[in-house]
Amino acid sequence: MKELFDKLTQVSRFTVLTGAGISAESGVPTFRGKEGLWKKHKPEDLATPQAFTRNPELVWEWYHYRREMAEKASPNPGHYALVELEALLANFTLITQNVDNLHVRAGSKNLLELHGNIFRARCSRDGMVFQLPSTSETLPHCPACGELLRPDIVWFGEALPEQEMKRAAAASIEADYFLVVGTSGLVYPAAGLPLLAHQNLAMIIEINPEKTPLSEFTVYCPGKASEILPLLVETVKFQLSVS
Ligand code: BJW
Repeated sequence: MKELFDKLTQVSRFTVLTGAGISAESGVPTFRGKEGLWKKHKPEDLATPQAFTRNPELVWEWYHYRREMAEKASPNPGHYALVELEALLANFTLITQNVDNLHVRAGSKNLLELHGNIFRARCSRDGMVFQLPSTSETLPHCPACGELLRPDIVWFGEALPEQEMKRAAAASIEADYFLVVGTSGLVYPAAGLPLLAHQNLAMIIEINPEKTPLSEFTVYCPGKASEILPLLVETVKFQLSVS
């Protein structure tokens, strides 16, 4: 790993994209793969605007269940390693597809949540955003106008939040180093960000026990995020001490 960072300095621009795999060791299930959520549940029944219009009770039930799971989980050494990395570098951006809030709870600061956050809801009428209490009514309604609230999550077929996506694209284009952690690289537009960084000559490092379509152009490091990320941070610390 040492050679990967031999040009790194304190002002190098470092961007990280995380997916469900980084939270797997916290006990939050991933989406795809053998034990993935999409093996037992159909995304078209639960994670599309059409599903919510058809059956808001079912969709809310699913998100209440997932929120409880996320609340019981704790950040793992992979999440904390990224907090440490941010503290070491002047230009650090963390982009996550995860909605589980574990990066926030670990203490990451410059964080872009591309797919929303399961602890927030928004008004179906005007988009006003609210924090969701841990015990929420089955079908929550907007405290301001009484309209049905929906989870503040980006479902299939929906646009990603514009400002976050713009900042994520800029951080990918400007990156000297781009780290891809725990994502299958199948869901767009997030999966396009590492390619954007690659086209702009960043060094792309991927941490995942399984290869992905992105591995064609990444430096692939096989293994678990909670084991490899702390080692990567130690290597970065060493390089910064000699640069
Ligand atoms: C470990 C590990 C360990 C395990 N350590 N690693 C181009 C082609 C085809 C389709 C499309 C396209 N462009 C867009 C689309 C449509 C669609 C899409 O991408 N579909 C593909 C699936 C085919 N995209 C969209 O619909 C997006 N919107 C959009 O494009 O809008 C256009 C538009 C523009 C303007 C106006 C209107 C519309 C939105 C996508 C939203 C995705 N939402 C979800 C669900 C959120 C709801 C919820 O959470 O309930 O987000 S889908 C789901 O997948 C979730 C995740 O964030 C996302 C990514 O999954 P992730 O994180 O990669 O997880 P997994 O499970 O796939 O992979 C885990 C990985 O971890 C594995 O590789 C493991 O090996 C690894 N791992 N243990 C490290 N310990």
